[in-house]
Amino acid sequence: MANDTAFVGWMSRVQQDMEAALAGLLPDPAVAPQRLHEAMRYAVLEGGKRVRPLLVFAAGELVGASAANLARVAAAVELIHAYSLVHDDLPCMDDDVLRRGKPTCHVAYDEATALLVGDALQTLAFDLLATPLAGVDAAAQLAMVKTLAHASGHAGMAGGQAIDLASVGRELSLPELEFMHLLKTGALIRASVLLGALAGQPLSDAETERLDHFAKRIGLAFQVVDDVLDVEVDTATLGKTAGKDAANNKPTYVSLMGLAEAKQFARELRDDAFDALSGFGAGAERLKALADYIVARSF
Ligand code: GRG
Repeated sequence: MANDTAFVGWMSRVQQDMEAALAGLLPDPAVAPQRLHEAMRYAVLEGGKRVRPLLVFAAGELVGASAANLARVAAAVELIHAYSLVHDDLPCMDDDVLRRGKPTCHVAYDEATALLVGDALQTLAFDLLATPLAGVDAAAQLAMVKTLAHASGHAGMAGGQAIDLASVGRELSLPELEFMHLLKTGALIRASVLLGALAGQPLSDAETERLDHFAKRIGLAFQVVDDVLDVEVDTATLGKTAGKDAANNKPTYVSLMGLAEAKQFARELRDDAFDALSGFGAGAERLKALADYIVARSF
């Protein structure tokens, strides 16, 4: 399903459209403050798989949302993601020097600029989401703002990051690890699906609940797959078998479950996510293909 030619073509179209949309929405590097604007563009453009925008678009298709509205909503989510990566790479957090194959933002610019880049990307995301979307009522847009704020803050990504930082060198149980990832990476993945769905024809409460279940399972699967790939890339390129996080003394799905079990767990999460979409018919095919794409990366 994930290798289907039509799906691959759709993915690359959305990725290209997102690049153009983001380039148009980010501030002009020729306008002051030039260095901040340039660094914001550096952190966002030309890189990344755009998984979250793809989820926004796939969920938006389910409810007949317009491409123009979805591009703006997807850009808002991607800017939050980009901000989190810039801050995550800072010396006071993961202290990474490479991201997406190029120097991290604070290495290419400086720490103070990287801090401001994250702040400015976050506020730009909410600016985009608070600007009226054609044909979307104000209550739905307010719900989008609230959903993204909740997913990004203390009860979502920032809270997950705090738990992650506190977990270094500690034993975490599987439920504790799951809670951390549901917040740290899962919340924004989940928000991507919910925001796409809010941009079109309203779903019933029962449909929203099923879509939400799909989104939570896929958010967790994304992290399990990330842990698997971390180990497999290390083993293939460096001959190490721990993976970066485990080597940094951070618990991972692979360190707690084992490699084969983690892969199996990712497949189970995908299957559970598929089941949640069973009542949606053909409109959910794209979401299913994306779920398959996310998990198939670990095969
Ligand atoms: C600093 C508030 C704050 C939060 C940071 C999401 C996060 C929390 C940190 C990211 C660190 C990380 C590498 C997590 C592992 C999973 C993950 C989110 C990877 C990066 O996402 P991808 O694979 O990246 O979608 P691309 O580059 O494709 O956009």
